[in-house]
Amino acid sequence: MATVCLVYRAIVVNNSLGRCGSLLRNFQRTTLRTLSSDVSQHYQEVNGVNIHYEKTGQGNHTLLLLPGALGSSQTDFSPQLSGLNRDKFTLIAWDPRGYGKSRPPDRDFPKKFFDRDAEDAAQLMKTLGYSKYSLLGWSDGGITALLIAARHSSALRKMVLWGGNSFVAEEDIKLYEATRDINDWSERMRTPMINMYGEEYFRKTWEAWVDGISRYWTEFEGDICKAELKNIKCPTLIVHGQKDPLVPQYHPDHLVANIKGSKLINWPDAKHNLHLRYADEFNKLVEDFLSQ
Ligand code: TYC
Repeated sequence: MATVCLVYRAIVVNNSLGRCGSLLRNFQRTTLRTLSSDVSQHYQEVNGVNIHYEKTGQGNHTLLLLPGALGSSQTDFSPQLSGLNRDKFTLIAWDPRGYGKSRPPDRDFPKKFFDRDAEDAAQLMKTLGYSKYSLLGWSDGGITALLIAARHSSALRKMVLWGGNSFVAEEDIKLYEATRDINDWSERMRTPMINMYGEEYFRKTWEAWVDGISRYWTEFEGDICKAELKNIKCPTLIVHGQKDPLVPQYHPDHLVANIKGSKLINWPDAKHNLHLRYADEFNKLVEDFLSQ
């Protein structure tokens, strides 16, 4: 286990570029996205549901990208699909059932719903013919990644997680409740979700998510996959934005202490969406780790 505190030179440089720098970066990113027309959309039947995923790249190293709660390839991973090296990697970004374009069915949250997402994702990869791959999991997608890594370890090469957790504590319940009413969300976080789902579906499904994840606390002593962390064998990188208002530091600290050989990078200025806010730096970090 190793903890690394990282101060990005790239971030300092970008900040010193000021407004010009940010215009340039936006231009570069927009250009990359425009050029990324080789991202293809697919459906695959998995466990009785039509699962939507996006695919790009033709590299030997296959990556499965797992989005956060109510997230999708489109809302959560555009800068990764356009920015990660497509000669080295084949990228698969999935929409879990009931999220994004994997609808119908409407999303529900049965007991231990992360187990079902993990089995859907592992089955998707198997059905598509990928027997060995790496995982990039954000937030709830990080939880799903932990479960896949613990239960299907022979299929895994490496894993990168950020904004995820293996248990729910009382403090987390308070944080979930603070997000329950989508009117309290910032415009920037709410708008992509309303564009994807319409306000009514988004509102009711987010409330159902808060109830669903809180049930881990009320019915399972907060345990999502704590006991299973010891079964994770693949090299694991955990990244944590230290200004993340949603995920307290005790979560990445617990993960790095309990996943053998894992490494934690604490990112001082970053928040929950560090892969979107600092996409270039994040993508480089991921590529370096996966290429080691
Ligand atoms: N886990 C959520 C996701 O997948 C994010 C989140 C974390 C929301 C903690 C609220 O209190 C919270 N995007």
